[in-house]
Amino acid sequence: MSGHQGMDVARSEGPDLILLDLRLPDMDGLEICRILKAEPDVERIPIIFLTADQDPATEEKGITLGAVDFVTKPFSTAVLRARVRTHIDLRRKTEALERLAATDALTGVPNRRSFETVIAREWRRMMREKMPLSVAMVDIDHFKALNDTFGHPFGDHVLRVVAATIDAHLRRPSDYVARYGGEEFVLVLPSTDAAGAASVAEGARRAIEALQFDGMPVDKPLQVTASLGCGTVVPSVEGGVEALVGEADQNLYRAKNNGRNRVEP
Ligand code: GH3
Ligand code: MG
Ligand code: MG
Ligand code: MG
Repeated sequence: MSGHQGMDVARSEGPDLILLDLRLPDMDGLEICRILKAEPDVERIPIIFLTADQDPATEEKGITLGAVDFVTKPFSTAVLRARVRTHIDLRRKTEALERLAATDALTGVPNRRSFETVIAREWRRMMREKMPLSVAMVDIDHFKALNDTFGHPFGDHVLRVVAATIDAHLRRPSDYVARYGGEEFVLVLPSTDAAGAASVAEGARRAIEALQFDGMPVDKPLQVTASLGCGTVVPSVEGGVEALVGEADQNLYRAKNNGRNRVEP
């Protein structure tokens, strides 16, 4: 396989690991490593160099470029297999930890840390594409009273259900919801203008309002509602994420003051 063919396979198949020869018919293995490590979609695939070259300087270069290991020929197949297993295992564990670090433990949706990463990335992407970026802040109404009446564990249950309800309501692959804090969630809606954001927010509001909870008295079922505030901007170098979130926050505040269970666009 040539270097270019190999890179295409890496991009299309996303293998668990790449064994890379230093010398390929069309290009240098180090160069391939450098290219792949600069591509977000494939940079996480571990690369082990496989080579007849015993030069420590080359080995150092390979590791510096991001390869995880360097195996020189002739090698024992059993040892190579063991190293491959170790690196695949390490990658799985790293990815599991990364998922954990980005997930809210209670609700299972992305957490605040993940939100900061995603909004910064979408800001840059929308700036490049000159498209509007919207956010919506969601705050459950009178949640303290719900906790006080039904207990904290039931409050936790409501948070899980509301998170799943908002998540299920999102339509586009790039739409995103995170738990922003306590009983607050935030939606990130790329390529969405103010009218689009208001409509997504209104749909989420209705879906929350329509929720039914088991074990409630028939004559007095629990109704959970939320207030939402939206913000929209076409990102530019002058503006910032804080102002966008601030706009949504102010509109949320208005939604609360205007009677709750409503969207302020
Ligand atoms: P408002 O309509 O103005 O938003 O009233 P509120 O009671 O929802 O607002 P407030 O911010 O006063 O109260 C939020 C409550 O959310 C208080 C806090 O105990 C509760 N809360 C925050 N995080 C959690 C959680 O993880 N689990 C549970 N059960 N409750 C939580
Ligand atoms: Mg709140
Ligand atoms: Mg509050
Ligand atoms: Mg609240």
